[in-house]
Amino acid sequence: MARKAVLAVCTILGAIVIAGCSTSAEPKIGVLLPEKYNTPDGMVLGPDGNIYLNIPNFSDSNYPAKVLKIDKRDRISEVFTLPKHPETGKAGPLGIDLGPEGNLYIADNQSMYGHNDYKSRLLRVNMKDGKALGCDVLVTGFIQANAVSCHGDSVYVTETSLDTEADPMPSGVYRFRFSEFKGRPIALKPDAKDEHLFVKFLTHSKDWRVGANGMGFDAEGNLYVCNFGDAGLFRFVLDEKGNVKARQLIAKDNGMKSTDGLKIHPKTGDIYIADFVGNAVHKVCPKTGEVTTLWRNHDNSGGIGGLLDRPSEVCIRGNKIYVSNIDLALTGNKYDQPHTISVIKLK
Ligand SMILES: [Ca+2]
Ligand SMILES: [Ca+2]
Repeated sequence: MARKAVLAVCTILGAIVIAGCSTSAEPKIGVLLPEKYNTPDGMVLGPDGNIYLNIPNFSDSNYPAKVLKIDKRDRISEVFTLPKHPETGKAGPLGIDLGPEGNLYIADNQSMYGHNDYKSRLLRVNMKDGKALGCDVLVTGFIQANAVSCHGDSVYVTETSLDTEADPMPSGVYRFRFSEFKGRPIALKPDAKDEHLFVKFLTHSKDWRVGANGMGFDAEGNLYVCNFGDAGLFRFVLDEKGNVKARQLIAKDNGMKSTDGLKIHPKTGDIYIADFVGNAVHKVCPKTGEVTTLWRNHDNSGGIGGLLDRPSEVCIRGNKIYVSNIDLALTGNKYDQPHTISVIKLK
């Protein structure tokens, strides 16, 4: 009898502990990054269960840009050192996705080094059995290549500005068929005149002149794209040929100050968004557009203890949301230690 009573007490205590844990979305440090990996950004979950993470090292580019792997126990290891741009001497890997053949498609954003003169590129890191064999330049001539999504027979790349002088500022998404990548890199025509430009929209914000950013496809094949400066989220409904048949602004503001990287939950379809300006992570319901803020903290946390420090990207693995704290030294933020990937546990 006594033993049964003890078991019952333990069960009740266990239930209380579980209930207590599940109510808090407070981010913790998932990965503490050393100085040589000072600026984390794009992430993608691989079929092998590892998260592939881009490290552009913008804040201290004396360290080369890398692709890292975060294994199932949150340990990091190096996958690849990205080649330097032949003219700028830097690599700026932001968005990353896995192609159907297992290679990594990566946006090399040169605008973060002050180059808004068509220097950004799309790269492919060729993989075999989890090892990188080398890197090919697939497309040249972006102004601000950002997110990358592989879907069907194509790879999509957000172009965060199609004209850095224009107000309102145009930005958009380019689409390339995998079958086009043979021989020399595709050189985009300037001034938004290239036929690969797939969708285009405007950003009206005066504070953050940052356009098309995070991107992803849902299970039905709809394309979601963030409009960073206007804190908006678009859905593009595609027809059976892959052409856009409808454009819907499904969420805007509602507690969001910016919309940076996004991922779509494979089971629920909910859209998780990193809010760089707001130091927050939000969930958007694709049916209603309702925005739920999972976590927000004050600016200048430094990232201590896993608090957010200019989050730019999210990645979903199991019941965890991994958050890259890019920690760029822009308005209201100081680049500081620690450099972290935060983790928010979902209920
Ligand atoms: Ca920091
Ligand atoms: Ca900071």
